[in-house]
Amino acid sequence: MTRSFIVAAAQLGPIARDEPRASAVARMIAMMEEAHGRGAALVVFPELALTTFFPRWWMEDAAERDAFYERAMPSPETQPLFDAARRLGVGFHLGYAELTQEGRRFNTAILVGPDGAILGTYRKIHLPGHADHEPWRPFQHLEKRYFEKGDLGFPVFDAFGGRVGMCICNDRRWPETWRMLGLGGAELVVLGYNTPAHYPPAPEHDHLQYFHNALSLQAGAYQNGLWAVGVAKAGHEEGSDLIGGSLIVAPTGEIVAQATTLGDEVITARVDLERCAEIRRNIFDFARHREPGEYGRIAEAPGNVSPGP
Ligand code: CDV
Repeated sequence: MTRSFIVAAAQLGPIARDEPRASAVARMIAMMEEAHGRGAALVVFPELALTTFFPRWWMEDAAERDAFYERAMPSPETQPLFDAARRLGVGFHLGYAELTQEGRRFNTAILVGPDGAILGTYRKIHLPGHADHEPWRPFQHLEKRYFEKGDLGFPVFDAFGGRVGMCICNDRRWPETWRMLGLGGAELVVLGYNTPAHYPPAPEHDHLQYFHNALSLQAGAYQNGLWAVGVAKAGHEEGSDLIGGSLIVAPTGEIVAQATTLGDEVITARVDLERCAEIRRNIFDFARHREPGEYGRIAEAPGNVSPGP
């Protein structure tokens, strides 16, 4: 397979709490068709793309909460996405809430090939927010209650003629995520996000939400010499504003495509995986210039490190 292809970021506008899976799936298929019309080989959808962002609500009723999870992938409701992929010959990345047969809950993403087969699975490792009800917040962020930490590490998959890694939303803010994927040989990292425009614990940073999103993707791409695609669920969703700003970033850290709306929007860019070498054979040639013997503290310290002398 050619190592140069068109990738699409398919940003979703808001999904209502009572919006059925079939509606979200139909919106995604329409964007997949648009992306295919522009020659895309891979379409990237957001985090938790099948439902509204349900961690914003404290739910005591298990049935109410469990209605947001997928017990099978594909399922009768999501099968049309896989059928469309096969019909169009387009792969996709999809985030969803996973409820395993053992009753475990993960914030999960999959990579699906152009034949409709699942090529890889990732389960979110950096879960933001809190586990208990915090009524002082205008909305909750209960990922620490509704999901357990991912148990698959940071895998990288042979796909689309190269090496593809995934992460999910808050993972993108952590340099360790990108380095683990970069060390795994990822040439393209795809991810989705639901980022509220308002961050209740530090509202003084609200005006920086778009900047921090771009900063994280651009730094992650550049410092590891890889392509990055970040895709939002955006807009005014059930009283909460989610940022847009979906991005495609080159290994140089340059933004090559960016969404301009808060609704369903497809952006595309040509991704040439050979361009990773521009960075990896030069400034970030890991084999020649990394000094892992000096980095032990990164994996040792579980929390804050005191400023110290
Ligand atoms: N879905 C997320 O992981 N959202 C977080 C918010 C809560 C900060 C994010 O990192 O964008």
